[in-house]
Amino acid sequence: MSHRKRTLVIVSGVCLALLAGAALSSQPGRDGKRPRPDQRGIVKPTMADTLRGAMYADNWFVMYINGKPVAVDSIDFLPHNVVAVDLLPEYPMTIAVLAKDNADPATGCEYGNQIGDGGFILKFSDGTVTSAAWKAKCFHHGPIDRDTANPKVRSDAVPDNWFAVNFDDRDWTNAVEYPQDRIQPKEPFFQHDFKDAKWIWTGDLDLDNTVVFRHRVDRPGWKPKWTTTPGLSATDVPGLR
Ligand SMILES: [Ca+2]
Ligand SMILES: [Ca+2]
Repeated sequence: MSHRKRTLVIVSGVCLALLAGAALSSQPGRDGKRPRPDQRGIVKPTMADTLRGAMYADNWFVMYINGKPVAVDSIDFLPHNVVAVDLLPEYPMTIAVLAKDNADPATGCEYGNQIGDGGFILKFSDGTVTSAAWKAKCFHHGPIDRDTANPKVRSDAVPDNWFAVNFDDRDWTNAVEYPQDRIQPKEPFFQHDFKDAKWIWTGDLDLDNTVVFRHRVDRPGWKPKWTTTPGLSATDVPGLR
């Protein structure tokens, strides 16, 4: 064997060994196999363990999962947009969303003295979708009686812990589903997969301007496939309350 050929064989062998090592250290998730722990016994999640979330709000939202902020609408309030994020799921998964119509806090009117509507839709790739199974509560309503000539609003403080896992929403009513032609979403909505998700809001799509949605997703028997424990706390994040 020539020196050149021998070198090629050695290089090829090293490449194959590296590829085999990479394959062995990869951490499958969606195939159901438990990933391998590293030398310290820590099992690290990979992108295969994540799911994709897509949200569209008329006009703005912030979302917490299991008490942590995970997505905020980066555009307030126009143009209407879809926010898509990667999420590492932990079940049971408590989703809490604060959504706002673009309403003047003092008058409840949108774009001058008009009455504008809201709307929110969400889909995760694990099948989680918005529906009337979600809880919903309004915290800002107006203009009362649709009186745009003499507009008045009704406003309640959003509870400090509205996003917490253990927040008691048992006395909240269920969200109301609205047909798509009532919402009339803009082009970004049609560029994403929202199949089977419903447009939701509280009882008055026009006059309820600030609302909170809550929903718990259970996966009986689900166990975390990783042992990393992020220490992120939502309590000190400014500007989200
Ligand atoms: Ca409104
Ligand atoms: Ca609006």
